[in-house]
Amino acid sequence: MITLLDYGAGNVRSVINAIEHLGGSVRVAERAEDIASAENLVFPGVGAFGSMMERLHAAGFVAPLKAYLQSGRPFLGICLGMQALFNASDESPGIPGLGLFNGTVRRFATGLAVPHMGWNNIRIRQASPLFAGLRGDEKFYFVHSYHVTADNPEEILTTTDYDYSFVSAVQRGAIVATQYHPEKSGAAGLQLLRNFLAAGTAPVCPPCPEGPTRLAKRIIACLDVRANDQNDLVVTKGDRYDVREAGAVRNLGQPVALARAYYEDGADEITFLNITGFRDFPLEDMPMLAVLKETSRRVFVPLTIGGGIRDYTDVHGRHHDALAVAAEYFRSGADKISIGSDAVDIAETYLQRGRATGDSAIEQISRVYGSQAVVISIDPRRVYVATPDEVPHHVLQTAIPGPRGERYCWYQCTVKGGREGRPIDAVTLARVCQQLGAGEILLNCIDRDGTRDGFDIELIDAVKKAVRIPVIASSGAGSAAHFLEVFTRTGTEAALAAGIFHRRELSIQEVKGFLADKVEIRR
Ligand code: 1PR
Repeated sequence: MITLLDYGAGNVRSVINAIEHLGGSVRVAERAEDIASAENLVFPGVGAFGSMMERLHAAGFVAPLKAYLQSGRPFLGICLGMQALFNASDESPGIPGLGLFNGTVRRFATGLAVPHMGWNNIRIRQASPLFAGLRGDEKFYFVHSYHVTADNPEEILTTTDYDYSFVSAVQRGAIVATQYHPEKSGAAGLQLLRNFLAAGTAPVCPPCPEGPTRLAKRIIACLDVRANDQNDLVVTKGDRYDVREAGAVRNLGQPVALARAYYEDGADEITFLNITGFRDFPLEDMPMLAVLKETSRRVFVPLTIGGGIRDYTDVHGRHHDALAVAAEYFRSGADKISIGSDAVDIAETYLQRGRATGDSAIEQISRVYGSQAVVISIDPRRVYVATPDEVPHHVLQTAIPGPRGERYCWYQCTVKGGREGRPIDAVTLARVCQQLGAGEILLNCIDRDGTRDGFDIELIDAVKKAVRIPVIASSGAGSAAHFLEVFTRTGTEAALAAGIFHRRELSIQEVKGFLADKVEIRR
């Protein structure tokens, strides 16, 4: 029986699912006594350091947690649950941590994208029961903007490189804590968790690859989901966002089965887009939540869900805010939520007022769940202009001339699945959303969607250069060479595709096989 410390801020469902998948049973600690009586405690922290400590204090968890940590019983801290063990964090100055390990939590000081998000290796510095059955060259899933600095080198279990070397796990006796997420790290992560659950495994120290560890470029499978005309929830796929063929919604398969198949084929993440979320309120669209719950029981890589994250008043006059919708998605197993149409409204309001309101969905959700959990999905369309000063937008010089030979274009943001254009460009939207606390950009392109013509390199390069958060290139993948092109011609951290995978024209393993000796990927 594993006791799981939940202070109510995030996706603990993924950890529960992974432990249950391995045959363990989980009791969620609701009272201080549950911590005191625990035999084996897992602490999957999420969100911001300060609000985590406040919530731990408010729940009366701090004293029993400290007592537990002194008791010699097994403990696994994950991500913020590792940072909590240190003295303090730059993220929340003046708020003490649990102080079990001496050291501070620092923000990444790098010119690379922050958060450090994706699959990276670990360099094992000492033997641990956690590593039984691992080869040593596996990649694990990280998502964090802060990392610990540990004063005592003997307690450093692993390090990882992201521009520079940082401590990615610590160990003291039966206490271990990892910055990476074993519950989201596929087979390698499950093995690590299995070792933790099987207390008493002998310590091992697998050999590690030479040289610095490297963050992999991510390959993401995207499932656009909606109800078809028979009211079954199906995976569909549009051509330039038109998902109907001969009048009917294309049906390319079942969401849970396809997600599981892509996980087994090596997808680094799965994204679900509830594409009619702008008109069907998600909390009344229970099948989508059921899909998410079912998928998160069977898929152990990060899950993102988008569609319908906005304030809403239901038919009974009850008001639901975007934070409540996101909370329901997180409770159902999402690791990240993605906001589309509402992000455009939010950015327009920001630009009109010249300041943040503090209560937008982006700000609220990132405050509670952390910026790494907030993705902005942009649906832009290319608009040609004859001269750069014709519009008050971010205009690019293009190598693909327009119908009248135009040499310039801008990318107009749209809402409601491309149905409505707005007077804001994709570069500005990305910048504003980053400013408001978004942690990642999912950059679609209506002109390329479903075409197999390749990613829109000009768009992706312009947005990537404008922000410091990771960018996912999306729309237009038609071959493995298109993935190589987007990774070599832009700084994008991830590439997403739908149609080629759904139609089985190319498997994820084939894409990765092609990329393997050219860019860093997870095998
Ligand atoms: O506006 O917050 O409710 O979110 C709705 C979400 O649904 C947005 O993220 C929006 O991108 C998405 N969406 C809405 N309508 C459609 C549609 O297709 N009619 N899908 C839609 C967007 C784009 C990608 C697609 C890539 C790769 N689909 O998700 O998977 O273009 O496709 P490809 O590899 O086949 O080219 P809100």
